[in-house]
Amino acid sequence: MAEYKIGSDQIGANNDKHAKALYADYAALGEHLARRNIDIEKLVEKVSAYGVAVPSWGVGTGGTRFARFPGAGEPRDIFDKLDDCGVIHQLTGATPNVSLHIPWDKADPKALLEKADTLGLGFDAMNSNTFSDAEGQKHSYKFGSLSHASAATRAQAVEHNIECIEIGKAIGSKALTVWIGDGSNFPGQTNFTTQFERYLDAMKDVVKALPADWRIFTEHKMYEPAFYSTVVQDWGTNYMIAQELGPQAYCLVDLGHHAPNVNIEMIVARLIQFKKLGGFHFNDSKYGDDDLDTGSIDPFRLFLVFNELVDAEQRGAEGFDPAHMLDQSHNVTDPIESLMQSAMEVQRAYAQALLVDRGALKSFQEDNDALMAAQTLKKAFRTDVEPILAMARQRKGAAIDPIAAYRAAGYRAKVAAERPAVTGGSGGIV
Ligand SMILES: [Mn+2]
Repeated sequence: MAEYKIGSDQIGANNDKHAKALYADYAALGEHLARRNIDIEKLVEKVSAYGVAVPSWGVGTGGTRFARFPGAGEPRDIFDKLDDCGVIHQLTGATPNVSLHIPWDKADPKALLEKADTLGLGFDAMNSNTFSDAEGQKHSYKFGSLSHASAATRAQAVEHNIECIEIGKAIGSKALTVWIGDGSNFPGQTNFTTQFERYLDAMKDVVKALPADWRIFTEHKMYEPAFYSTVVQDWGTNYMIAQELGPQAYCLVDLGHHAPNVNIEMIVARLIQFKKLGGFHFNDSKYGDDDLDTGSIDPFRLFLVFNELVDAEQRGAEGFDPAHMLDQSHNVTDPIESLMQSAMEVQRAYAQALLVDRGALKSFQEDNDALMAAQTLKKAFRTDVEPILAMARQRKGAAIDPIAAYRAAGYRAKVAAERPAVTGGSGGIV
């Protein structure tokens, strides 16, 4: 298989074009932050150490239930996907891990490890799929999986999740994310209580198969593909699940899986407080589960989520260790470009949240000075931290301007020559 890694000389040549401007901007920002008693070098260190996992399914073009419009050079299998993920990490230095989806990414674990190793990648949480039928599968998930009325279908779904754990063990993963499409489309179609009991019983069987050093993340979603009710519809139900399943079970927050205008940052704070925040699927939305690029619609909300995360990190909140993953669908952009941009948006929100003067914020809160408390957050959010992110990238040998470097390298055209055009295929967005 051909390797299409972008040469470090190509990245270097691109960085040379941007270096002078970066140093000037970095010096100016450093001076500005010093006046706020903030050491810019410490921020670069923090941002450098930060990583967000890329979803294997994100490097293919997504789609909607209306259509899918594949792009050129779509990855054909998990090894092509890993190549693309390698480029994202090479240029941004921000995405060291990949999250796999089974059965889409099923392959020999040894070959997966070898491939990841050559690209400098590792593996994050495993994802099971019981929301669609795999080829040759005995029982259909049309009417549910872990909560299905038939015990045989539930057992099959449990077995699949255990298989995901087994594959994960072989490639160094330490977590399983479970999202199910189970629910109902009509009032009366299912009994809410019975269905939830079945789900909990099945999940208890999955938890029994978890290695001691693993975590299991359950992901809530308000609607779709079930449009009247879903079994794991919101964070309240998700929290109940995590409580029922015990100490290895945590809640995963997918930003798009809430009703519009829901206060997600507050949900995050609650889950941190009760030690059940497992991780994130970052994306953005305007109306529903739009799976738009992270930070593309409401970067302030993303910042407010990170404000809670940094608050927890700095006060040393007990049991606080959330997994950070992207989960979005790319319909009109090159997925590699969208994922690079999104990884940088997540880093940006993190850097901005690190700028919040938490001592001042606490004083304003205690004095009931609402205006200044809000301004303390706004001051951090308004600061353009791009030179910090770019410097972190440059020092790692990544690109000062990843999109420009990617386009200059002609990666998409090169892989398109090797990978034949595909039609249809799985969008796979959860
Ligand atoms: Mn998700």
